[in-house]
Amino acid sequence: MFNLVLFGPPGSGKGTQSEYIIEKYGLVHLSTGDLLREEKKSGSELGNEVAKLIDNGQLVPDSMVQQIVKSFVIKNKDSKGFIFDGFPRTVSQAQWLDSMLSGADMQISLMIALDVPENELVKRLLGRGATSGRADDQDETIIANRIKVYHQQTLPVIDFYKAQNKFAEINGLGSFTEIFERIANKIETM
Ligand code: B4P
Repeated sequence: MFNLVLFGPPGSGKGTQSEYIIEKYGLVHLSTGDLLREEKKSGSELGNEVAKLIDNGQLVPDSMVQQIVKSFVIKNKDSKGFIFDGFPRTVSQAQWLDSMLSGADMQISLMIALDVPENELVKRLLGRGATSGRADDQDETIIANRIKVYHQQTLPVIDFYKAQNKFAEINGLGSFTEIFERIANKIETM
């Protein structure tokens, strides 16, 4: 089983590249952003809580995300492997993921981080916000907050995987296919 953590700041191309990876390697896509947006759309009490946080560029509490991740993994446990897109986003999510996976005799194989400069992130997110209807992509202050949260809470996750020799970084600038080639190269030479 091959389990990939696709990592990077908001707008770095995690969701975009996940589609190429799924097509080539047949992995199951676990995007916590997508799962949380589905919960938000459902209009449930939990969904309303989630909406307040994601629309303002804040992280959803670890316990809430972990519950969603666990049931998704259990439902797809017979797959060839997972792409964890946007998860883990805190060191405690990373520790929890390791222990949840090891309980099921699984582990993370590799983390690939997409490196994209901040001005490009803002440009991409505002571009998507113009058509997607996503509140968190339409306001420069909220985008700046998401990037700040990334630096404060998410970036330390890199050290967690570096310590396990599972970290690889690629340049996230270029065409979709150029970036995908860099990712495939890391996967195939690991
Ligand atoms: P996500 O849905 O994960 O949002 P994201 O980081 O904006 O997405 P992504 O990085 O995948 O976007 P992409 O670059 O592909 O999270 C949203 C929110 O959910 C978070 O802020 C948080 O509140 C919550 N959340 C999610 N996971 C959580 C967790 N684990 N814990 C707590 N809270 C959590 O696409 C961006 C745009 O760039 C697109 O328009 C795309 O077309 C464009 N693009 C991509 N690659 C490009 C390229 N090479 N060149 C030009 N444009 C490109």
